Amino acid sequence: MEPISTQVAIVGAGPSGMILALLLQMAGVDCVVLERRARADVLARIRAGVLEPTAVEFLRESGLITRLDRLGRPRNGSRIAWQDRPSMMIDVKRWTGTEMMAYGQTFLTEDLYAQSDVLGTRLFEEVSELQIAGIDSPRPTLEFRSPRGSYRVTCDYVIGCDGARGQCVSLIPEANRRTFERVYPFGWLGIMSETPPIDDFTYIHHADGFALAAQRGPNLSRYYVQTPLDQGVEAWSDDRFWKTFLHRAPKDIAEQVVTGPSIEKSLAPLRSRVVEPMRWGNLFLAGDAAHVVPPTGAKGLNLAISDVRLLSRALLAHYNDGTDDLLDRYSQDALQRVWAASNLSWKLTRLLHVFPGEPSIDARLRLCDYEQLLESEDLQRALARDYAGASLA
Ligand code: RFL
Ligand code: PHB
Repeated sequence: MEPISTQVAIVGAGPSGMILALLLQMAGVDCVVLERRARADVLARIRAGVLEPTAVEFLRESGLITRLDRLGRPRNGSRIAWQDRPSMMIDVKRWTGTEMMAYGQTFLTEDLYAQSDVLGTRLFEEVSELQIAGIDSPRPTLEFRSPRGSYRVTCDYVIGCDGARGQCVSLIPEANRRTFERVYPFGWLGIMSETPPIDDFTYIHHADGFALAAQRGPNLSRYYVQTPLDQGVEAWSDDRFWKTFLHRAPKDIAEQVVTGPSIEKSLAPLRSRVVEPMRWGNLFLAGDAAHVVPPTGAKGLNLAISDVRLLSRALLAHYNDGTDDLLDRYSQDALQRVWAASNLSWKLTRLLHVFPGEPSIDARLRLCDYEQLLESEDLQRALARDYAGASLA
């Protein structure tokens, strides 16, 4: 087993792991990154599409995302459309003076991997049999195999960026870990199509369920419909998908949609989960490894980015200035944003979806919520600030 000594070992090379690794490396902190999957699999993930203003500013300043201003599409906000009611804008520009950015997670991951090739990041891909020990000790260890051989890494800190199904979270002893969770009884079926998108990201509510029109580029659109979980992707022909989407969309939206064959189709079950604390001994969790939100508020990737923003600052303060206050406060600081984003994601999910088997009163209460939103500029402002992540920026 080949020994490697480093300062920081990062588990997971999704957005949170890679952004953190590159920031540390550029600041002269030694790190290694372990990724279970092959690079082609990580780069093929589609997932998120909207960045908050704070995330955009941070990524721009970091210089890591070279194509952000070329491929990114600034957006004033997103629209809510409602069956038989006027639509409304979640007007981030108006209420916060800032803009959202449509930038696919796939582009972001490509940028990060390209940058890691330039910088020569020590990235071990297709790792297996990972065993992590000693997170309570000053030098934790990680043993694993990769196609290049078997390794034993010793480090100061282990950072769990290993996503929603990762193993790092279970290193926090059960007696000291609290998990808060809600599993939703539906999912989002998403397709990508090489067709021009409609103008606005549009969240649609219909008595039959939710739908969303999203976008990745001038000729690349992403659409979703709320679906039951008892049918897989195979039950959804393109024809069935488009019929469902166009039926749920109000007429003026449906008329703008250019349909076409899907080039990708996937089903994502919805859930919320928060694990507390996000630090235990010399283990820190970041991104989906610590929290999952339903995608309705577009918060998952943004939270992952805000975690690693906090964590990179804290680790640099430790290594450069010898101060640990930020590391000690990391869990508390990160969780404040996590809870705010989980709350927004829950509120939007509840507002826009139809829950199977719900009592009939719920549809009326939902409509009442929407009508109040249409009437009240105070509510619109609050929603726009939460959607932009501005309340805690
Ligand atoms: P990731 O991206 O899941 O990366 C974790 C990485 O860890 C690896 N891994 C391991 N590596 C080594 N050893 C192990 N034992 C390992 N176990 C796991 C995995 O292979 C993987 O490469 O987590 P990260 O980096 O925290 O990033 C989080 C984001 O990916 C996620 O929050 C977003 O995609 C969520 N999300 C959205 N977020 C937004 O901010 N805006 C959006 O518009 C948005 N839309 C979405 C979304 C997620 C969706 N799905 C599919 C759940 C839309 C959808 C449909
Ligand atoms: C997406 O572009 O895939 C997307 C946009 C907004 C969301 C979720 C997903 O809330």
